[in-house]
Amino acid sequence: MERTFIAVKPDGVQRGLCGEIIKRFEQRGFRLVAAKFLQASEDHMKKHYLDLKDKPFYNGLCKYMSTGPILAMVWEGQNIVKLGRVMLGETNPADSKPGSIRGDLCIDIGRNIIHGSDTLENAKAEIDLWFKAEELVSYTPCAQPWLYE
Ligand code: IDP
Ligand code: MG
Repeated sequence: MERTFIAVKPDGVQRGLCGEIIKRFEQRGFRLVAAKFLQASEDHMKKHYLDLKDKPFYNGLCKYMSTGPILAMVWEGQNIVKLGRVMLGETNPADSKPGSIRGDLCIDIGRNIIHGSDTLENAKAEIDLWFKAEELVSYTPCAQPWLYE
C-alpha cells in the first residue's frame, strides 16, 4: 500500500469542489487516512513548492496558495501515487483529458484546483510537511477484500 498527499487548493475550495474531489477518490476505492482544513502561510507554501523556486511563477503560486483555505488530505491504496496523478490529469487543464479532475473541473494552469504528489519520495516528504504522525489514522475498510485480489 502507498500513501499520497492530495490537496484541494484555495480555488477548488472557493468553487465548492471539495465534495466532488473526495467523492472521486472514495469511489475509486482509495482510503482516507487524514484530512485537515486550513489556511497555509506563504512560508509553508514556499517549503511545499521548494523544487519550483527558480520558476517565474513560484512567488505568485505560493501567494495564491496562501490566500484561502486548503483541504489537505492523505489517501492510501495500491499504486496510489501514480493512479492519483492520472485522476488529476495534466498540470495544464488544457492538456487534461475529460474524465480527469482537471480535465472536467478547471481551465487555467494557474487555477488548477488540486495538488497531488508526483513520486513516492515526494509523497512521503509532503505528508511529513503537512501532517504529524499521530494525525494519520490506520484502519481496515470493510471493502478491502472486494477491492484487492
Ligand atoms: P503539478 O501540480 O501538476 O505537479 P507542477 O509542475 O509541480 O505541477 O507545478 C505546481 C503548480 O504550479 C501547478 O499545479 C500550478 O498550480 C502551478 N504552475 C505550474 N506551471 C505553471 C505556469 O506555467 N503558470 C502558472 N502556474 C503554474
Ligand atoms: Mg508537482
